[in-house]
Amino acid sequence: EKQQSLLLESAARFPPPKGVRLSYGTAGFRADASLLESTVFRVGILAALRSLKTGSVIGLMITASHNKVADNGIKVADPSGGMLTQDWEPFSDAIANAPDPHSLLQLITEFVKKEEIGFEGRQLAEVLLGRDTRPSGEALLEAAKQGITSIIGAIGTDMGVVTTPQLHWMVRARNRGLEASESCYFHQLSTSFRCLMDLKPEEISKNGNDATLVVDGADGVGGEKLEQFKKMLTGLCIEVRNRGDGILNEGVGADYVQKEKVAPRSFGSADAGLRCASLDGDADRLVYFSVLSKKNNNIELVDGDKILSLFALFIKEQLSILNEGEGKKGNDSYQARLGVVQTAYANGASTDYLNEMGLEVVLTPTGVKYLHEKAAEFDIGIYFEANGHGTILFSEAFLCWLETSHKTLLSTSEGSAKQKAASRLLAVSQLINQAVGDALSGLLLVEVILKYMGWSIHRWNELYHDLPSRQLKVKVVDRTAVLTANAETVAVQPIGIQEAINAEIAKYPRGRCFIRPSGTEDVIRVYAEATSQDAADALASSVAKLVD
Ligand code: 16G
Ligand code: ZN
Repeated sequence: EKQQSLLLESAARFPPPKGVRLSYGTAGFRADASLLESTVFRVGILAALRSLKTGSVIGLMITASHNKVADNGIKVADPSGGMLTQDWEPFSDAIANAPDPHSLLQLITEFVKKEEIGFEGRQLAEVLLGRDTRPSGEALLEAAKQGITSIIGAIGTDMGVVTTPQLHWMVRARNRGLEASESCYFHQLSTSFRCLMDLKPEEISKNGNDATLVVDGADGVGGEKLEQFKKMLTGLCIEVRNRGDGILNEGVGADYVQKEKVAPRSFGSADAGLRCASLDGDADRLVYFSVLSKKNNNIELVDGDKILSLFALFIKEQLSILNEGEGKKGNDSYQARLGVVQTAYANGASTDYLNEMGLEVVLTPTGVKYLHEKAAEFDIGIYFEANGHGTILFSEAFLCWLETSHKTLLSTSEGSAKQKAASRLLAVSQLINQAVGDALSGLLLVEVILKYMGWSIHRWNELYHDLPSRQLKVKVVDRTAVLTANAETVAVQPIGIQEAINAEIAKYPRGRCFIRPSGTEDVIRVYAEATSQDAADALASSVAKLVD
């Protein structure tokens, strides 16, 4: 009773915008910030319910990532620190679009019953809230808080301005009984980074790449945090540009650099040859690049696929050191299953390279929730989208084995190659964010591996040569008319379209092309790759015409 009137009363303060239909999409709600108050309020309710249901801390992040500054959005972090369980997405769509407080209350009542959520108001539900640097963030955070507190017994804890991965990390930490502050996050990352730096081969430490890393902060939260964090990092020199003086995501950031293949604002030919990296607006994506000397603004792009390849190479090497000579005995050894997960956007050359390394490569549809879920099936699962979102997941079973054998190695053969390999893998599992892709932790791992290998960014980029590719988007009336299968590599609807695409592909050697409905915009996306840029462009535009 009391609960019902509280919900009705607070919902009345946040009427939904008229004539707009919002959808949870691939990674949460996203729209012009002015349309979002009621949605954010309602997602606050959902988060409180999710916390009651799971008996764990839940996270709410207010961000629109790489989208323009006038946009905003909200996403939910589940108890593990990962994305909201997909079972709850239909409910989130339904409540976001409920026309009035009464229909909202009805949806909630039905859902609470169906999910058997204890509603006595005695339990304590807690939601951690974070936001990026967008000016609309503060008011939206307040709306989310009001949503949370309209469930009796639920509280919202404001973590302030944080990166998306920081918030996910904090949720995961809290649910493991650890302290979830920014300083703990920085401490864990810097400690494991230091440990990895100390474990690099001695002969390499002298001729490694010691030049400054120059980072494009996308004028968002990531640049701000890195500027703060870099003081805690010894052995790595970082210069952060685009720290928030310019407009967020405008001509800057990982999405821009990866899609346009040009240098971001404040980078130019004077930076030719330097090792540079770019974060996106909420610092969950990372790409590297190097400005080419002659033509201004042209870059050598080192994307998520290549970060994945570098990580895979390093992990595989550590695993084989660890398993040396253990093959036949099989007593203490553990055949860790190492797998890599990509999407259809992964450059064909990267997939070939990973296959040649003898790795198991799995494709999933676009969206972190799909890649993450797949990667979690391995002992060590590395996932990356070409756009720079990815991380490395370690299974509990493997970590447990690794910790035990590391202890044994320390007592029997301290300083041995095996002991060091075990230390390195343990440090990687601490450094790399286990909850979600994290540009800051990813950047530190890249840096430490480059130092370990003694590689420059160019040497790294030479791992394989990307096939030229082209991405186009086609505005359509109804993007749901396109249905895909096999991790978005085949269009099964409209009927006949795949045959027409195949006919185009057949015209180009090594041609590859697919279409998919965007999960974040009203468009159909077209991706094409071939052996020359002209061919990739031509293939993409002929397939775009088929869609139009
Ligand atoms: C979201 C996804 C990203 C994906 C992108 C595709 C998360 C956290 N983010 O930003 O992984 O690459 O959508 O957008 O899942 P699209 O469907 O518009 O192409
Ligand atoms: Zn992002």
